[in-house]
Formats: sequence, structure tokens, C-alpha cells
Amino acid sequence: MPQPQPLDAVPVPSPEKWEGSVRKGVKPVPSCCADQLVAFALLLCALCFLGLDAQCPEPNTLKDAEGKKICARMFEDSNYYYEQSCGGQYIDAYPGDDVPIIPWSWNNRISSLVVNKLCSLTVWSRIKKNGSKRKFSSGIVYRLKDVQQGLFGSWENDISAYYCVC
Ligand SMILES: [Ca+2]
Repeated sequence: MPQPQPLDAVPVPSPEKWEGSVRKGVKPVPSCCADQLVAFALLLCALCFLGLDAQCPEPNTLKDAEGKKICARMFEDSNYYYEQSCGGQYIDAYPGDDVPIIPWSWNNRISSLVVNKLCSLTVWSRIKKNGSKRKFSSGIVYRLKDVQQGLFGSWENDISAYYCVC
């Protein structure tokens, strides 16, 4: 066993050396992990900011990257903190979009949505406009989980067709 050394005298070893010392049964000196801890904390922070970034847009600000008006924007994720809803990827519906069969990758995936001012979004729970139907007028739906469908169901991950009009 090596003699204990003052913390500031211990060089910061590379990860390989650190693993090596573990294999030899030497108790790791806390200061050796500082770099990894900082990196880990930064990563966590980045992740938490990504989460916080998610925020439902105001209905009257819905535009695509080219400034074209969007009828409704539908998001992959929602959150029980409303200010963190509308996360993940999204799919845009333009005024007049009539989509009886949602793209496969979006089927039963939408968890929150925003409908533009003076627009309305009608959705169905099955493709080809089958199953349950629901019309959303302008506004923010933070959690489709909170929107009842039938007696016990909700609209969480259940949209398979839509029609948007302004
Ligand atoms: Ca979802």
C-alpha cells in the first residue's frame, strides 16, 4: 500500500491509471475524480437545460423556419411541469392539411400540441379518420394525457389522423 499523500501533491491521473489503481486495490483519492465529476455535472446540466428548453410556443407565434403560418404544431413529449411541455420532435400541420393517415413514425406518438389563433385541429384515434374524434380550437394543450377520451382513456400517444383548418 502506498503512503497517503497530501491531496494537493497527488497528480491527477488519466482514467486508465485511475482504473489501474482500483484494480490494485488502492483507495482512490477524492481529488483524482474532480475532472470526471465536473464533466459529469456539465453533462447533467446540459441535459437539464435541454429539458427546460422545451416550452410550448404561443398560439399566435406559430410559424415555420421560413415564416410561413402553421395551423398546429404537435409534439412528441409532454411534461407534468407545463413550462417543460412541448418537448422532443414535432410535426407541423399547415392550414388546410388533411391527413387521414399520419406518417408511420408519428402514429400514436403525439403528447402535446399548440393550435394557431383562429385555427382548429381535428384529430382521430385511428387512421383513415376512424375511432374517436376530437376538435381542438386555438390554444395550448400541455398534456394530451389530461384530455379525456371515452370513459377511461386519454389522447396521450393516440393521434393517428388529423385535419387542420384556419
Ligand atoms: Ca409521446
